[in-house]
Amino acid sequence: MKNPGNFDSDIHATDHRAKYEKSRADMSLFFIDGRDKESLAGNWTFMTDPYESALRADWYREKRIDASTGMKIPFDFDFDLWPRMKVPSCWNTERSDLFLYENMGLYFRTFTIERKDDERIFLFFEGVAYRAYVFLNGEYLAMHDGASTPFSIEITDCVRTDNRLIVAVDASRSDRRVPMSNTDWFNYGGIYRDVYIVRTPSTFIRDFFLRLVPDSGFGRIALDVCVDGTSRGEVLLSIPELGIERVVTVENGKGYAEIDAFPILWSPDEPKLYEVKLSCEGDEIFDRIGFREIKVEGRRILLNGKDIFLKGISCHEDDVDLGKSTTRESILATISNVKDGLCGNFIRLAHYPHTREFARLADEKGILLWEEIPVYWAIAFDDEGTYRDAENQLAELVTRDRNRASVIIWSVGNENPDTDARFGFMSALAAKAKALDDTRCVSAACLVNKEKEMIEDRLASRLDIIGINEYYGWYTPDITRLHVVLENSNPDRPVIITEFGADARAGNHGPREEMWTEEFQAELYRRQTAEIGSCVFIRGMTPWILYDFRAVRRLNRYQEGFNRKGLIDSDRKTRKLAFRVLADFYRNM
Ligand code: GCB
Repeated sequence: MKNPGNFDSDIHATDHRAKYEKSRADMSLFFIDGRDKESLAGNWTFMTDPYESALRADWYREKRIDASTGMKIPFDFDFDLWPRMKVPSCWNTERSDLFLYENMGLYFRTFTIERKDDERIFLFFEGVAYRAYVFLNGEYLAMHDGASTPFSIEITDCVRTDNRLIVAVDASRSDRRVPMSNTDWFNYGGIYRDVYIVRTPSTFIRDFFLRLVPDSGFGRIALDVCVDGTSRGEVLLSIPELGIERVVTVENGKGYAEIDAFPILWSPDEPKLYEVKLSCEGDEIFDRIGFREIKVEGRRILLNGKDIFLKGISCHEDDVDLGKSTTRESILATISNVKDGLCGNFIRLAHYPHTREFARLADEKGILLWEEIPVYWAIAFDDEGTYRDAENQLAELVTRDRNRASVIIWSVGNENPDTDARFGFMSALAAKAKALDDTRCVSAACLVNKEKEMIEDRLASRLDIIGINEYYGWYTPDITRLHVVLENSNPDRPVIITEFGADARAGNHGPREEMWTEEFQAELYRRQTAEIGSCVFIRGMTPWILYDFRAVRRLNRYQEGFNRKGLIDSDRKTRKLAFRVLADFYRNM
């Protein structure tokens, strides 16, 4: 547009977001465990900015003086003086006046850095919901989309001794995002996972993937390694307990090696992990890694060559007090509720990537995981930008967790309509997951074809395992139809019942025919497990859900803003009657 002479971009521009979209955070640094890092957790300052003035008027430049005249000019921000906000946290649970706030929030803090020569410095964010725009010392750095996966930004060239960091966080819902605007969970906003300053040498190991080679008779491991800062070089892999010391040649930043080795195989019964060290020039990283094989043969799921039934439960990250922020203790309690309480071996982490620490602790404790990206319900399957966002979230999740033995399934979505656009979109995601990691199974939670009363979904042909959500006895009241559906179906691959369930308010008792009571829910679990347990092609289940969770669309007198299908109340302690029913079923399998 030609400037009419009085055009003021601060107030007249309608594309104020566009100028930021060119620079996006990438996966320049992905491996951070065991690295030299400083946490930026603590008190930041914070202000809501629903009109997005910071983006419109480039507040990050913090202009208070006119450059040409040296005169003071008015400004609308006061980053240093704004109220405090804890990082990490969700603003919704931190401040009651922000409980339903879903727009832009501005975060600010200062930090100091003692620079060492030749060192590279990165900002690393574990999770910011949903979009983050990052600014440092008066410069715009990059943005990132996706509420649940990490990102990093190199700041080597713009970091100083004293630094001013601004992060504009946009938590608005939109039909072009992943997930779209309609979800059955609460839209928490903010910098709700850790933020770090990470230092690396000038040449460093960006990422690696170490695993058992599929179909190698459990006798070979493979390493892919990616190095930044040099195109040629060597990486040394050592796994002392296996007697491995191997030099891997790096060409064009990448190295690959296969090594004969017979590790003790990782399993829920024996979650054996090996200390692993990788070094390259001045860089050294450490990890603890388990080796195991997961595959599908016909309608069977094989863990380390043996048939396994996945005795699971679904779980959201939602916590009444912390929102989507979580703690090590709460993850450990969840694992114990499943492993010890339910006698289970599997958790479906729904419907988005949970915090990195979950899979780490699952590796340690021995529980299998399903990890998922929020391709949920009716997202914009015909939109290219939406696809790029979904694929990026998938790549970030897989890259983050593909060294975790506990993770056995990547899920590319949940309950999506079987349209052509969705078929193309999700087939491409399934192919991408395989390209990034050919050692795990790909799945998605699909729906029953209700007209034909059978399991039929075109996406199934692109999946290793078919996930099925069915609510017979609840949304489809006649539970006897489940039997008919299973009789009518003849899938050529294993099925996991990824959801069934019924809402029950903890402490609400009555006859088992009465909806919303614990008795009704327990009876539904009895009937569902009887049906599922006698079906040959069902090789696992993750009923909906372990804990009650916040859901804004749930507004009747029993729900009061919560989905009450949990086997445990939202206090994460009070077990309902159905908990026992599922535990008995799993124990006696
Ligand atoms: C579903 C969805 C899940 C919901 C659940 C319910 O099918 O996958 O996100 O929360 O049903 O309770 O309706």
